[in-house]
Order: sequence, then C-alpha cells, then structure tokens
Amino acid sequence: MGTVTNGNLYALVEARMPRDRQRCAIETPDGLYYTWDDLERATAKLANLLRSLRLPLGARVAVQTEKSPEALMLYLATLRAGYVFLPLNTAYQAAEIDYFLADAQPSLVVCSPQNAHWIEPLARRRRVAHLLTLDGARGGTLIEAGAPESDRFDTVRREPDDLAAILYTSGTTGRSKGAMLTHGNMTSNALVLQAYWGWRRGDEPGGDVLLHALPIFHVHGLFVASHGALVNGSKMIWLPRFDLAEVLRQLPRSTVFMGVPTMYVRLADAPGLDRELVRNMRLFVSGSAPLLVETHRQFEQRTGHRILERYGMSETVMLTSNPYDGERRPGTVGFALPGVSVRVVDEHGMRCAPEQIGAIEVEGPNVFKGYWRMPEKTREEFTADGFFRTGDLGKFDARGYLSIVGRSKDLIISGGYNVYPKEIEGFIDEMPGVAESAVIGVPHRDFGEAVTAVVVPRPGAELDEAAIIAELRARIAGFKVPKRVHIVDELPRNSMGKVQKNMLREQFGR
Ligand code: MCA
Ligand code: AMP
Repeated sequence: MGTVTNGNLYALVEARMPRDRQRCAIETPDGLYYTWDDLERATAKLANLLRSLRLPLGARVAVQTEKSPEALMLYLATLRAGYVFLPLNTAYQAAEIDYFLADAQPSLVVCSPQNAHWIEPLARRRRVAHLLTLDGARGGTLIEAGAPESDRFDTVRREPDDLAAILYTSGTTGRSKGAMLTHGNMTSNALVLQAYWGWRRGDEPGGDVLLHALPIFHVHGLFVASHGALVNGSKMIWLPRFDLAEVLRQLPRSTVFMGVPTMYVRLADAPGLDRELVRNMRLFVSGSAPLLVETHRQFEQRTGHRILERYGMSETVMLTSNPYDGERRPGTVGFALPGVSVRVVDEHGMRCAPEQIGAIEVEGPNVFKGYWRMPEKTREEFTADGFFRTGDLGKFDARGYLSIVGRSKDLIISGGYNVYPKEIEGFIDEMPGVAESAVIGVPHRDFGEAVTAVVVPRPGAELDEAAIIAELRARIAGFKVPKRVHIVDELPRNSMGKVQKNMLREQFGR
C-alpha cells in the first residue's frame, strides 16, 4: 500500500482495497454479491454520470433513498467526483425535506421512485437542477442513466480541508444546521478507529466481516461502520434495516457489529442469542445514545462479550471510545481517541477535577469545519482556544474514563435518533385550540427515551390526544411523533417564566 497523496476519502478506500479485487466487498441477505472490482466500477460509472451533469464546484447531492448497496455506491461516487454528500433520513416528510432543499440548495436530488411525485415539485420550487431516482432493488433513473457511462474514473483530487458531506443536526435552537464535514475529518477518524478497535484486514485469514444493520443517513452507519470496513478491505453483510431475526441469522458469519442501544436491548432479549451464535464475533460497538449498564451486563451474560461503548456527534464524528484491549467500563464512553483532545470545563471555562461535572469540549482533526452558511452560530459554538462545545455534560473519573451525565442542549434521543423538542413544540403550537406545549423525553425500555408532549388548550378549547398524534404523524417523521400527549391546564414555570421540563419529566416519566 503506497502513500495516498490525494486527500479524497475515496482515494484512501481505493488504496486499501484487497489486492485481489474479486473478493467480496458487499453481500446482501437476498444473495447479491459485489466484489471490490464491482464497487470500483459501479462508483466510476456513477461518478461519470455526476460529472456529465456539470454540477458546479462544491455542489451538494441530496439523497433520500432506501438503504441498498447502490445507495452506498452513490455516496462513494459523490466523493469520487468531488461533490458534497447530503444524506436525509428516509422518514422525513415534505415539510422536513423542503427545509433541507431550501437551506442546502443542492444541485441534484436523488429520491425513491415512490416519493418522486411529492419531492419533484419541492425540488422544482427550490430550483434544484436535477432529480433522479433510486430504489432498493437496483432500479431507478440513476442506475439507468449511469449504465452507459464508462467504468473508469480518476478520483478527483481533494484537499483534507475540502467538504465531503453535510449532515443536518439541530443543536440548541431547534432549527436544523448543516454540519460541514471534510475529507480530512473522516479520513483521520476512520484510520484512528481502525487501529484503536484492532480491525483485522479483510483479506487476511481471520479477517473482519462487518454486519451492517444501521441506517446510512447518519454518522454511525454511513461513516463509522461503512468507513471501518471500507478502509480495511473488509466484507460487509449489508442488511436493508435492523431486522432482529436477520441479525441473529447473520451473526455466526460476522466478526464486527455496530448498533445503537435499542438494538442491543432487543438482541439481549432475543431467545436465540447465546455464546455459540456469536462464536466468530470479535467486537460489538454501541453508540449514538447512552447504553444502560443493565443492558451491558445482560448482553455480557448472554454472549460473554463486553460491548464497547463510544461517543460521537455529527459535528465531530467519533471523539471518545472505551479501550479495545483494556477494561470496557459500562456507563462510560472511555477515553479521548488518539489525536483528539477532550476536556470537561466548569462555567468559567476552567478544567474540572475528576468526578466534577462540567461541559464537554473537543478539539482535533475530527472536528467539523462549521455550520453551513451560519458563521455566527459556528463562532458561538467554539471557544477562544478552538474547542467545540458539544452541549453534553460529563465527568472524568480518576482513571480518565469519561461519562456523559446529561445534556445542556434540549434534545431527546429516541432509539438513536435525535429529536429536538423545539421543532415538535412548533408544530403542536400551530394547531387550533393549542395555547402552548412542552415536549420532553421520558425513560423508555426500547427506545431509551420516548418523545412525550404536554399540551395546554386555549380557554374553552377541547383537545384530544389521538387527534394531535394523528395530525403530527401526517406532517413529520414517525420517530419524532410523541408516543403520548398529556393535556394539562398549565405548564410549571420558574420565577423567570421558563418552563420547568424537569418537573414535567418527573410527573410524566413514570
Ligand atoms: C422507529 N420508530 C421509532 C424509532 N424508530 N420511534 C421512536 N424512536 C425511534 N428511533 C417508530 C416508527 O416511526 C414506527 O412508528 C415504528 O417505530 C416502527 O418503525 P420501524 O422502522 O419498523 O422501527 P424499527 O425497525 O423498530 O426501528 C428501530 C431502530 C431504528 C432499528 C432502533 O430507530 C434505528 O435504526 N435507529 C438507529 C438510529 C441511528 O442510526 N442513529 C445514529 C445517529 P409507527 O408505526 O407508529 O409509524 S448518528 C449519531 O447519533 C452520533 C454521531 C453517534 O454517536 O453515532
Ligand atoms: P448527533 O449530533 O445527532 O450526531 O448526536 C450526537 C449526540 O448523541 C451527542 O451530542 C450525545 O448527546 C449523543 N451520544 C452519542 N453517543 C453517545 C453515547 N455513547 N452515550 C451518550 N450519548 C451519546
């Protein structure tokens, strides 16, 4: 493997493919099989197609499609061609998609054929130049248009500081912000994790096989999991979604699995899970939300494996991890990754002593370039000495393990998906008969936290839980819809007039 002089992440993937490119890169449960050569040629065709559209420099390619090998190839082709990838959750509906199109101004939108009828008018209104479709079964206008293209493409030269992807995340305000990630952010993180987690090259005996069951529109599934396998020349068993029975079927053929805590809760409860089933597994990684100590213990009892918990953000990719070889401590997210500085500070910006709770801040090659077209907001989120304020609260223990103990940002994490109360409150407050609302997260065995709304009617108005849920369901992604809506006469406020969400969590959290 020679030195890679092109900063494009795809150049690294290319350089680290197995020497024998006829080896399997991606396999699906329904029997599809893609070699590394297939991957190289398919991404070349798609990169040529993108180039033929003559998109402007730095163009954004917005993608809302089912998970499929071709969807991953579209991502890689976008990098290869030097454009910026913008993945969108498949659960998003019109109001959500419209916001992203207006804000990111992509030049190309790729969507599922069955959604084209409502996305096409939005794209036209937002002056998106091109719209193509891609379904989960190798169909759609993207594949048709790419077919005649050449299967050779010289990966476009990119510098480490050049943009590779924009991931929308909300932060404190409830208005989604695009986190701009560079080729350098992702390349450095992929290489650090490869070493830290002891990845075994895919073309060596006993090499790693990744069981991939995460969605690919977030950092966890698209970057941490896929990049891990791709820069390691490892095969991926590519599941379209987390299907418990299918995961159990594929575990004996796999060595690495990455999931959100909800997946581990379901696995740990599954009748078929035992040591024999995971006999070939080397590593289970959890992240995106807190893994309960109880789940960690239950999983270890069933499998003999101690889940490795790590901590990341859209803005920073991965920043800490429990050790691969050392003790993996349940309830902690481990140490700062090599090359990454993580500190916990008090309200004056002074470093906290061990066990003292403070704000978590981070600096390193993994930290993003800023929020898309929001220089002010970007400045606010960085300290004078260049650390990014994560909005998470934590503490180090005497041995240097970091624990996340809360969040200063008003955020709910449900099954690994972030939900911003402010956004949901905005939708509820617009409804007739609603005076005001507060959205909180309450403990939930499966999702970790469940979105819950507390709503105050206008004088004389009658509100109905089912009607509010039904109306929200028609407008926003399903995972954001409150599982329960409580109707109350008033919201508890402090002397400053601020809604006391902790009191609501206490009242409705049981
Ligand atoms: C699905 N539903 C949910 C969620 N997912 N409700 C609340 N929270 C959720 N997370 C609802 C649907 O709206 C639907 O409701 C019903 O559950 C069934 O939908 P289905 O898709 O079948 O659900 P599922 O297959 O059981 O999904 C659960 C899941 C999924 C597998 C845990 O949520 C998932 O894949 N989560 C992973 C999220 C992830 O990748 N996060 C990484 C973010 P109804 O029937 O009422 O319509 S990256 C990140 O956070 C950072 C950087 C990091 O550190 O990694
Ligand atoms: P996002 O910005 O959507 O990528 O979500 C990132 C947030 O997820 C972080 O700021 C944390 O609040 C949370 N998070 C990620 N990993 C963990 C973890 N292992 N434990 C607790 N929270 C986590």
